[in-house]
Amino acid sequence: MFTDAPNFDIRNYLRMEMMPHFLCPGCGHGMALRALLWALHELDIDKDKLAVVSGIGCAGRLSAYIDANTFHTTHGRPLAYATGLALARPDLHVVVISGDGDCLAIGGNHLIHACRRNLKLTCLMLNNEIYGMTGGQVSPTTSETRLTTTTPLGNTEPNFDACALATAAGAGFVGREVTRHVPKLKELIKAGLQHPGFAFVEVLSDCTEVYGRKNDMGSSAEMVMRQKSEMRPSVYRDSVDTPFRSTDLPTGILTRNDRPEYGASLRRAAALASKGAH
Ligand SMILES: Cc1ncc(C[n+]2csc(CCOP(=O)(O)OP(=O)(O)O)c2C)c(N)n1
Ligand code: SF4
Ligand SMILES: [Mg+2]
Repeated sequence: MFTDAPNFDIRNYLRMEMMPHFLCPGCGHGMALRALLWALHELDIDKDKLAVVSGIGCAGRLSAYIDANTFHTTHGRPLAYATGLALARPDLHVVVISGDGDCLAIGGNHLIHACRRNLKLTCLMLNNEIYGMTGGQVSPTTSETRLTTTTPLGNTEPNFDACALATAAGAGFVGREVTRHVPKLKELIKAGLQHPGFAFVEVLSDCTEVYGRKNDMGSSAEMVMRQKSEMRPSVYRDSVDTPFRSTDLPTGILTRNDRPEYGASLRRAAALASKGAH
């Protein structure tokens, strides 16, 4: 038990029979899992009213460890499964856990449409800038110049700013935090869970074993310290006439609005239809 959370015993929220977990030592995804479970604890969310849906990858694997209703789905598709679940069971808290590859590469189309619909569910995208599980291929969030197994000369593609993308696509709530600040991340996840629409939370996580080694980023402790001192850059340009420039990524709540929630709109339309209004 940590002193910052005297009433929170993470073991009450984990399937202890699944231990030891498969994460590499120092993997940031473990800190993200702790922040999520802590947020659920502080909001006093009944485990029977919680459904965690995940895709495939090291991030996707986390649902297996959570003692709730969990659904480990196919690569890139957790938002599609979660959409059906949240529509059928609006009484549930539906949380999606997805990696940057899962959510933005193969699953990118599902993400933008989930943002556009604004259905009430919470999507945590664990961004370690790499396909960790499959040995370290480049992802849509890999920073430029970084080495991966598929960019042996250094990545030359500009990366996505996932939060800007989610905001532009219409998500009602968008935020970003680093795993280094677990209490801050917990607060951000809590705010997302309480939002009455689609909440997208980007978690800047570290793949120590694959990305860290490949890019000579030092120990897992050094990687996590680096999160504070040098935020990972995203690529922007001010206008089509100016060159690309790197900027720090902002953290915290970046977007919050009260756009109509999709499930409620759909139920309202169905109720009107059943009264013969159409
Ligand atoms: C349809 C399909 N394509 C490819 C794969 C192989 N695959 C499994 S996980 C993964 C990438 C995972 O990367 P990410 O989502 O960033 O998660 P991480 O492991 O980094 O947490 C890929 C390509 C798959 N399982 N299914
Ligand atoms: S391969 Fe990377 S992302 Fe996967 S468990 Fe190991 S450190 Fe974490
Ligand atoms: Mg990844």
